[in-house]
Amino acid sequence: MSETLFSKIIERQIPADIVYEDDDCLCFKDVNPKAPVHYLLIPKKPIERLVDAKSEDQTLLGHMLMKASEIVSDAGFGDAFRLVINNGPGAGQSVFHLHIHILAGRTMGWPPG
Ligand code: DGP
Repeated sequence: MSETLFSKIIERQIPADIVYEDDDCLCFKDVNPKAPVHYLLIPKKPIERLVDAKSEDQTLLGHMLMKASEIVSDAGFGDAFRLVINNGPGAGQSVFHLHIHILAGRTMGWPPG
């Protein structure tokens, strides 16, 4: 997998407003927020898209879901938040390092655009 903006954030080659980090994942504020709370949670392992995850990544993906819930709850929005994964350009993915958008702090419309 080629280097992406997000691998550079993991390596601290470009700055980001980091809100959480552990051995397996990193969470930082989206540079172009679509809600008062808009974080990106990424695995440190370079997985391009959700569809590229392997069965060996099951624990990592479960860990990330649990962490997303914990992070947004710690931010005070545990009762109303949305998680989004854009998989592929047709779904709006622009950075090819798997990421979970964590959105909160405003009313969420449905269906999403
Ligand atoms: P997606 O379109 O699902 O691939 O989302 C990519 C998100 O990444 C988009 O909401 C903007 C954000 N983003 C792009 N470049 C940077 C960056 O350099 N820093 C940060 N913090 N966010 C970025």
